[in-house]
Amino acid sequence: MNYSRTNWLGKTVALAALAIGIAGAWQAASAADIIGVITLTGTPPAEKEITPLMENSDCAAMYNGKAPTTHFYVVGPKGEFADVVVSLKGVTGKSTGVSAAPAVLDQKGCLYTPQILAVQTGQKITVKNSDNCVHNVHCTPTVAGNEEHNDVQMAGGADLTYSFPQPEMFLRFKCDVHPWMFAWVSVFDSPYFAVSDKDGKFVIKNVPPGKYTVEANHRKAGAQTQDVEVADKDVTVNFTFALK
Ligand SMILES: [Cu+2]
Repeated sequence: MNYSRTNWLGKTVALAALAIGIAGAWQAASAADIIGVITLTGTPPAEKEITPLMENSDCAAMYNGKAPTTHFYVVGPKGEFADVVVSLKGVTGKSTGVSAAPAVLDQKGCLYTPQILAVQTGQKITVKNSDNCVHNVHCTPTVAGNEEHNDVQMAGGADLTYSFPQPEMFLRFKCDVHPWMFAWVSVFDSPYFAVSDKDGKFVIKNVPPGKYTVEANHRKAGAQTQDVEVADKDVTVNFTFALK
């Protein structure tokens, strides 16, 4: 009796899963996601304490005597590699940045957060100041057509907004008040990019069918590519970065 009930339940669950599967396949018919996990093997260099931050009384007040560290390699216990910028190489002229929701770059605890960000060409970047001290937002693009800006932002000051018309990898934002503050904003001329999360995972959504070169680019560990073909199903592309 018990057995047959379990069996019936199992079949029902299986049928429901099948139905969800069919619905998912139906939705994905016109485009598919490129998904993957990025892993770091080997031991990255130790992060350094940002000691100059503690010499600034406004900033030190937010840290209770313990300096924050750099975040050059954000790696989980099994090598889950965050902050890797994944994109489709050479895909241009596809930006929907003008109508995309703004990306947010905050200044919090005298650090930029996030420190690795990716946006589309023309997409607004809203820069906030969540601290009780003044910051100075200074972006220093190197690609022609992307404009340098240098703006004071007081505590409680209005958000600043920037956008960049040209693709650029790791466009630098710094703060002229606090010389340890950096963010690196990559600008793509398409919506087909992602930044790996703390689990090393990334999803590039709604990629039209075709052949692509997927590039995974980490500011310290360098870049790798893999070729993929997207049809009507999600495609998995995993990357492993190896440190000696
Ligand atoms: Cu600052």
